[in-house]
Amino acid sequence: MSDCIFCKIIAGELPSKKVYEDEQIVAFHDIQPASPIHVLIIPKKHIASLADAGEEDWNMIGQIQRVAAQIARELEVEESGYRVITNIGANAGQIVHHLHYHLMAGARLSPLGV
Ligand code: D5M
Repeated sequence: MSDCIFCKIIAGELPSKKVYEDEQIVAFHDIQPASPIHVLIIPKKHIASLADAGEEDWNMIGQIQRVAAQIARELEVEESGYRVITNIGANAGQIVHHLHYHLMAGARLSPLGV
């Protein structure tokens, strides 16, 4: 997608502070951190949100969970705790329409809700 910010990061056309990359997945620090540690984990394939994932994507999406746990271990927040979430659509506040998982840690996070 030519106008997608995250596709541009994947293509190296926009800078990012990468913490992980493999053939299918990349992770980098969020530019507007909402917690002391705030990393985004995304597929290289452009998928607008979890609601747009196809049968062929579920294995890779499962790998995103594995990558989240690995990054949490590397950033040494496994013991203190962390959150992994994905926003889908307007009510969830999704701004960037390229599937991404927020890994948030480093402080006591506020409860989920309205
Ligand atoms: O979250 C989208 C997230 O993407 C939000 O926390 C800011 C982040 N963002 C936006 N542009 C960039 C760049 N260029 N680098 C890193 N992080 C970025 P959402 O779930 O869509 O509300």
